[in-house]
Amino acid sequence: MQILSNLLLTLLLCCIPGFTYAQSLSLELYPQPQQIVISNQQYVPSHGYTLQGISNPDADAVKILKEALPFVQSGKSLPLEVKKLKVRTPEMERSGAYILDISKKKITIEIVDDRSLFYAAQTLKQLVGYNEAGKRTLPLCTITDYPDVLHRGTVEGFYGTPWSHDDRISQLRFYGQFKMNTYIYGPKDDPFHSASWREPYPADQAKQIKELTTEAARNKVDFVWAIHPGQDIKWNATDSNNVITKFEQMYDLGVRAFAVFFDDISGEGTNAAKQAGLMNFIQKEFIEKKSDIQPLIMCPTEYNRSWARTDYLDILGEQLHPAVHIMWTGNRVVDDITLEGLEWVNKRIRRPAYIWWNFPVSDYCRDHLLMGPAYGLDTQASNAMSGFVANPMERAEASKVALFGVAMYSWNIHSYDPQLAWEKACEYLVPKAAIAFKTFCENNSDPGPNGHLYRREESTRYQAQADKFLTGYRNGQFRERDANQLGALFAQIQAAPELIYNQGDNKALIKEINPWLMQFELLGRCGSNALRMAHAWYEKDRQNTWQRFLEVSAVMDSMKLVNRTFNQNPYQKGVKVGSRVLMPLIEGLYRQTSRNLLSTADTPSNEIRVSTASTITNIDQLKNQPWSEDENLIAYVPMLEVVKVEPNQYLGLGWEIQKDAESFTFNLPQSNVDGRVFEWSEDGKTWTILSDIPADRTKFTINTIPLNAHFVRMRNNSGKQMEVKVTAFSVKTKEV
Ligand code: 14T
Repeated sequence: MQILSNLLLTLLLCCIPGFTYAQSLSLELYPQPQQIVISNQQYVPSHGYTLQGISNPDADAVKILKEALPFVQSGKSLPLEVKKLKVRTPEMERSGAYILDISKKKITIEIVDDRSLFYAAQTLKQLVGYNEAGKRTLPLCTITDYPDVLHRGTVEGFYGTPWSHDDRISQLRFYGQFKMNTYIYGPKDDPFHSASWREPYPADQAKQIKELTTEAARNKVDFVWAIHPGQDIKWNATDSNNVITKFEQMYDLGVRAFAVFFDDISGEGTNAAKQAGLMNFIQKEFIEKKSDIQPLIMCPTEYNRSWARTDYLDILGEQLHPAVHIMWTGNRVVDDITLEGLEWVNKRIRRPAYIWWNFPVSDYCRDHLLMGPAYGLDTQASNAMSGFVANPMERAEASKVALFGVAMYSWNIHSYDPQLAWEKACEYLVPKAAIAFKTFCENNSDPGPNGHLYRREESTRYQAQADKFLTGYRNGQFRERDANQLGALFAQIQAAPELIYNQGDNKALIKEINPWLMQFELLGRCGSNALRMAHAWYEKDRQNTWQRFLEVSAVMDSMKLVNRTFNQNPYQKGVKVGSRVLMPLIEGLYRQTSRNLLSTADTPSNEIRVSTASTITNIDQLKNQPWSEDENLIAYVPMLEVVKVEPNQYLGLGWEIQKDAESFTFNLPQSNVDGRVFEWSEDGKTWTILSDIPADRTKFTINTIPLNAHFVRMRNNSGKQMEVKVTAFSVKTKEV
């Protein structure tokens, strides 16, 4: 009855002319326009269109209009009139703002600039539908649209392999399609951006950058070229001019927007007044002398609230030219973006911050993919920022899932729905296997434990079942309903990679995520077997339990093999999938079953080895830093940033009492050596100096560690703060 009356109501409402209900459900536009007035009518244009109004409309926009609608040169036609916007509210003066009006007799597009026409064309293209007869249809509507944030897009600012040329071309087209207008070029591992910033690009790379600026212009994207000079810059006229010379070279390649990054550096380069001085010099001597350059951008050294402990930001706020944008990652390096946090920094820098959002960047968790929704963005923050750019993953296509959300958010902040954006992104990227791809993404979204303490929801739809099922199993139960649901999930997981491979639409994406797809199939297989194993035990079928147990072991071995074979970067090696909920479930079932089997067998129980190796430190910055442990090696995970070590603070390692150390290795580039001491200890209380280590080496290995040692550490014995960069710190133990 309820359903019937709902249906009646819908039918009734749809008969009222001009009522918006039915169409607003089917009007799917991404990003969502600010205002839509729509009738319930779809209209089949009776003729082709002719372009009228302005004399030389933007060619790239016209190309898209022609993809959307049939155009005619002569004969009977409908007008598509383009004119300058007359209604001028502050929002409607922004670059890219437009009004698109579709009536039966004509289409009118009102614009501010070329970008407006380009965006109106993109919207129009999304509005075109087809009726049963295969005829093109358009909804009769008026769309008034403008961006909430002026600068929207990405900053290629991660450590690791920079994006390829093709990756970047594909990104720029994607940004154009979804109304993002900014791409900041600043890959940490491009020497001509960072380590060798004074050098010009070699010819072949210069040519590619030129191509990128052309492609960016076609898509109405500002290509921003960033320089990262802070590690060795001298505060003198020569180096100021070196920056400008480099910028001039980039200008000649078509670059019309520039940034200077002072992040992740130590020493002289971090001085706020000097940085402001250089920026002001560039502003005066370069930006203001050319008439066609976008506002200058800087990334400060204290770029997040947890690091802002001095008057650094106030100095920038006072001294930096007001036209220069200042980037900001939020309350921490990797974090959500809140209005409160923005208001805090804006007061200090005396301008709205330009957000550098460190998502979905994965250079601190390289064994994981971050494929989940872009959530944690304040929907009340639209007036508090001047820009919003996201730092993506080294894997460009895979990053588009999150970047789609970034496009939706930054265009229309208050109506942003992260979950909806995520679903649409998956459908857009893998249209023919969207469900399989969603299954993949929703179980590959958490970075795992990391030094930034940044975690993401993963497998949330199954978390409750997984927890209850495992607890039940440990208490001798078998929760059948949960098992069935989890079983269905594992079957879907196992089938997903094949479906994604076969749809074949997005080869670049498949290539990037292939190791994770392989691992994902194994995860499905492993999960199904683990559930069967648990069931066999519950049925008191020991023989079958053993058999299933061995099957689970075999799949786990295959997963280890994938983990040891692919993605062998020196930071976080390997390939992790479903690590937040599903792998812990499987491992829990496996461990419990091994206990069950062994405790009833004749042999004494053989507990799984529990590690007692650990890092030891009294430095806050290091306390959350994960360490890695193999059979014979315990090591700090290499860190990208410089760690500040106060007098008497230390960092070290301890290892298991049953093991003897064979060697100790450290690699601490860019670190002070004066006053540091290396020490060993048997009990972690009394310490003795390791005298075989040369005083001036930043990199060394010693093989003469006392047999009774179970700890080594480096301690700041200098009485002053010192800086250490931990690239390696490890102890090798002897084979037993
Ligand atoms: F400039 C910044 F806003 C910034 O985020 N810089 C780097 C960035 O290149 C990197 O991709 C990002 C995520 O790892 O974090 C910054 O670099 C760091 C920051 C750390 F706290 C690298 C290591 C850290 F421990």
